Amino acid sequence: MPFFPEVSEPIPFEGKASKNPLAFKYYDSQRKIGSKTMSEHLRFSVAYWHTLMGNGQDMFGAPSFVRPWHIAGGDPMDRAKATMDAAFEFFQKLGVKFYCFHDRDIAPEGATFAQTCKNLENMALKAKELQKSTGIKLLWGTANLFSNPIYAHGAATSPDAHVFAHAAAQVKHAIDITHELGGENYVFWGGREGYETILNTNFKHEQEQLARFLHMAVDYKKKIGFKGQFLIEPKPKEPTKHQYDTDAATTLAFLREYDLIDHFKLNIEANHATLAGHTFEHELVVASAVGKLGSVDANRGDLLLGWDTDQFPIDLYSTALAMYIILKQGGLGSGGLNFDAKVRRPSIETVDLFYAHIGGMDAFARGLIIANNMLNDGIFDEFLEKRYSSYRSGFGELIMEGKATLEQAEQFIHENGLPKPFSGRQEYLEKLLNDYIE
Ligand code: XLS
Ligand code: CA
Ligand code: CA
Repeated sequence: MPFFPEVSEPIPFEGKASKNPLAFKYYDSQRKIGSKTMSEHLRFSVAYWHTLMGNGQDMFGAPSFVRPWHIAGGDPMDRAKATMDAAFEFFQKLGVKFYCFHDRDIAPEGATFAQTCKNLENMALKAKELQKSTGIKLLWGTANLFSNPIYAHGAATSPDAHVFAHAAAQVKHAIDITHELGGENYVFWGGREGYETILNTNFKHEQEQLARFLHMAVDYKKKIGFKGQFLIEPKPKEPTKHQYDTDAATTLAFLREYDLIDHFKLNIEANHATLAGHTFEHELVVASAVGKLGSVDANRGDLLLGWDTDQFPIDLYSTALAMYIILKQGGLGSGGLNFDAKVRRPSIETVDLFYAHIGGMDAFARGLIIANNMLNDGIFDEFLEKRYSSYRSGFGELIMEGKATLEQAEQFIHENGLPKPFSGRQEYLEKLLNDYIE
């Protein structure tokens, strides 16, 4: 019995004129954009936690989705197996090549740590078979270090070393199964790594603990020969008031401070960027500028809501600018676009999961087409080239070569007078961007 009977075969590409809501209008997986296909550029991934595990529950109410794979009662392992069958049916029907999970998404916790590890290993065996038979790959795995109440004070940053040890043991197993499943990356999102008040928190100590934790993971990665990329996912708040990995710049500074920078890249989430008071493209460009943009959690927040709404991406300005940055850095490498997004609580039918993902995939496919056209025409690049051209010769060149001194600057001003005002042309460029968005 299929879990998604409303879709009988992989979602087709039917083009812009199609009126079929269960078809792609822009995402044509095999269409070449430059030297790569859309599928190779975009590397879409489904987030197991939202799409398979999500039940519509919120702070104000009980679950609103009735998923046929969420068998009530009975053995939690049976439920986990049914959920995984549903997952791979969904991935195949949607036509994505990747998925991502937390250890606790795919396997339930047992009564003891040993039982929990066993459950995870058993579910990893099943995942391995399903990956083999479908060709679907693991974009990244991660450990859920935030749901279990033992992590109430943090995991790696817990004031209790016993909790730290539990988190480290859990991460070891999560890396093991990610490795076993050929995961292309492994993510560290700082769940409850943060604090509420300095009255009970030794900030410096917790930073050092976190650094030790990550060094231990780096050592273990080397030891077992795991070749996937380690990624850190910044977020400014939620669940704690001050999450330690606040944003891209803070995370990069932390990695440099503790000699971890060579071992990590960043996984940038759109909604976390806006929660941090930044735009999505700002966070992407901060990471990309130093070669640290590794992967993307593709979603969006809401302008009027100050929390992590994890909505599906639909804004073409945002997807176009994101793809512009990604194309400029030559792609995401082993990373991808993971839909860390959930359907709204009233969107209770399984078909809504298809509409949501199709919408997100088409929005990024359009973003890719727009960004590629912007790059090919070269108008934006030419503009930038010109805007900074004074640094290519004369005193500007000396500055960039590190040869200019303050005294020379003074002499330069005496000789050349005051600089002339000039236009930033923002409205011209914004209008130009609009011309690319068809
Ligand atoms: C939560 C995060 C989380 C990470 C993976 O806000 O987005 O889902 O992506 O742990
Ligand atoms: Ca995320
Ligand atoms: Ca989020």
